[in-house]
Amino acid sequence: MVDRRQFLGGLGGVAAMVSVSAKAADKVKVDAASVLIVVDVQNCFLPGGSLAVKNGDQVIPIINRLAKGFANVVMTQDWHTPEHISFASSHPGKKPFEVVELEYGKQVLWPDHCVQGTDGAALSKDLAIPQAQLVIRKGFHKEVDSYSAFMEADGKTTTGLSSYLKARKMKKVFVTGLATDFCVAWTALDARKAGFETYIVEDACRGIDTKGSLAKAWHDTNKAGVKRIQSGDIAV
Ligand code: VGL
Ligand code: ZN
Repeated sequence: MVDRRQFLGGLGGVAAMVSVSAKAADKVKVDAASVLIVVDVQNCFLPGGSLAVKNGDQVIPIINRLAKGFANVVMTQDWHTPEHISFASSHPGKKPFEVVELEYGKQVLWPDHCVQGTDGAALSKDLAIPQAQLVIRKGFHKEVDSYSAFMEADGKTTTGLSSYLKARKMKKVFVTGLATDFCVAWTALDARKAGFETYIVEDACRGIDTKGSLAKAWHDTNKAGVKRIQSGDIAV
């Protein structure tokens, strides 16, 4: 192939080279202290599932590609009891997407989803991340929801993930998966709170967006210092 620099020559060629290298320098680097978190890529949240996230399946090839650049990968799995408190069906007269006040605060009510041991709760068979080291299950206490991979919705019951990541000397956390405005955002907020440099990879996520939840999620994560990036911003 013709060397592009030679071919372009002169000032134009130099300018092109400078802009290419500046772009490379701007990219976020993945290193041995970086972990990819793949949130809730489970059948219930995919097309045909009971709480399907619009275009949720589109994140899978992006996450699979991204994961090739990570030595450290943690997945999460929403893992509810039957009759879980977050299900509208557990609250007579209430419908999915209504909000109720529980002991620990406001709770959006959902269609039944991700019940322990069901096909709907299984991780997508299209995920191709054999090196993933840990699957954190969450939301398994019947009376407490857990959007975050770090902390249950009562704000005090830990999943143990922060201690695990610190024991493994992780510093940078990249969050991907479903859904942007719930489990992804809450996971990113808690990662930041725990002191990790935290990124949400926007194109590797899809949102539910109920009652302004997506805009609120971006507002809250931005305010907390979580960085919003695209998969193309990551150096592989
Ligand atoms: C989720 C609603 C209920 C999520 C989980 O994975 O974002 N959303 N349970
Ligand atoms: Zn759930």
